[in-house]
Amino acid sequence: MKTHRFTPSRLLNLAKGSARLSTSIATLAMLGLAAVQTNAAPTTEFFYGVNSHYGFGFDHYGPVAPADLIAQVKSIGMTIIRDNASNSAQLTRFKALAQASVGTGVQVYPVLSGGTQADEATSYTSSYNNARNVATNLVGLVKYYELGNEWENFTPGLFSGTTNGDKPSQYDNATFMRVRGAIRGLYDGVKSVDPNAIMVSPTGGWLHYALLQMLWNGTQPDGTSGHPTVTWDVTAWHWYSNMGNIESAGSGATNVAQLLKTNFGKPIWLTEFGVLPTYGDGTEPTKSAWLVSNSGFGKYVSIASTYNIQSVLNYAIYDDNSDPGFGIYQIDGVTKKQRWTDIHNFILAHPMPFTVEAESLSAVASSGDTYRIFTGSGFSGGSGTILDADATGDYVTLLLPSVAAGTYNVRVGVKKASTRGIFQLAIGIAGGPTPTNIGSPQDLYSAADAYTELNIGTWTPGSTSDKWLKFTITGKNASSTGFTEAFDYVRIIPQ
Ligand SMILES: [Ca+2]
Repeated sequence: MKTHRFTPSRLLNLAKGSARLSTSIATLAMLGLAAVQTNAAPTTEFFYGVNSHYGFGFDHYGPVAPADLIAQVKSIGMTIIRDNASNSAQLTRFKALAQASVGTGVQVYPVLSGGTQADEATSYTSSYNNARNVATNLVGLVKYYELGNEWENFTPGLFSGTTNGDKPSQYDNATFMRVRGAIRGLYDGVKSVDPNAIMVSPTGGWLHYALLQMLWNGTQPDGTSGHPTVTWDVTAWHWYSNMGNIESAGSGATNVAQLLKTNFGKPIWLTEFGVLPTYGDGTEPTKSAWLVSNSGFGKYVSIASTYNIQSVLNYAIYDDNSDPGFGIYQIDGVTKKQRWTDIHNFILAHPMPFTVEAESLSAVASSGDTYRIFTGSGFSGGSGTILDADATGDYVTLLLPSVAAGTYNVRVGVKKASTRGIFQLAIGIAGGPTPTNIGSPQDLYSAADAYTELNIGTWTPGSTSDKWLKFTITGKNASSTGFTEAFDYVRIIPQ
């Protein structure tokens, strides 16, 4: 379909007017315009996810209990939720949702909003204050922050909409500068509170990639260069049914996935992916079939490894009056549409590799030795966990949520050291009988500290359920001075 603008999500739209929060820390606004730095790319992968509007609280989102929303998302087989946290009301609701997600294996992350002000400097300050307030409330609860939603569609004057958005000259220079200031402010505001936050790019869509290129490269619509840059850890993009094939889009047959990969070199998340309510004959069976077809989720499963697409988030969990017809559930929040069943079955049939940071997994049992999170520059996500074991037989059991039946290769990221012991991993159904050993005992002794990934072995769960991962100390290397174990992440790869 020949279209230049795409489905307007409400994420930023409704957040307008919410950006003008406290300016009490305006003195912290930094206008030195130095290039911002990012962490290493995360290894965490949550392939299947969904958008919700819980922060807004309208329609069914108002009365629904956050734990119920989390449970619904998890029941579909999805493990990441994108939602809003801008003004104080949204932030209160978002925080409740994030708190309800703790220990469930479902990640919740906020889309930030700053809005633009009179010029780049004031836009920066406003957004900085807003993002700092959000991060102050959410630090420790979330790891990802998205630097705003569809700026090109929701910022008056930035982009005419009559062009493809693929060239800098198609954007208004002064408006771009204000947007850049706002995005820089969001980034710095989060980082001022949470230096380990993983930053998701401002989300664009369709062929509107010139906006991200200008931010990344320090260029602007007037053709000049050497301006402030914005970088990120994850490149976010939107794609809907009316846009066709992301590998061959528009009249120029642009491979947008390749372009995003080549330009920015970061993992890609499709933070909105969906079928328009008017697609085909407009009936639910037609739209549901498309969602799980080789043009829908099937497309991204098949090309995920080619372009490092780590996550695809359907839009949206419920029908609502702001964007009618997109929901997996009806507007009552409880009635499943046909797509619930089709998406659920598709996810069960197409497990994707996923990596969960050890520091995100709940310890459900242990031998009583301290099990704690600690930081380290070599850790994925900036931190890992350590079991302060001091004897053979000590153990910790971690909860790995929502694993579909299948055959998997299990890998564990660890930090070796001179004080480490030897562990045996066993996996079983959460709450079930004794877990079964996977692979051989693993010796984490190393004279010098070393971060490495262990290939533990093959695991074939016969049922879809939460799992327990039990790490038991079986001894220690003769050269080691202790029995501790340090974990970075768990990586599960379907075979
Ligand atoms: Ca980690």
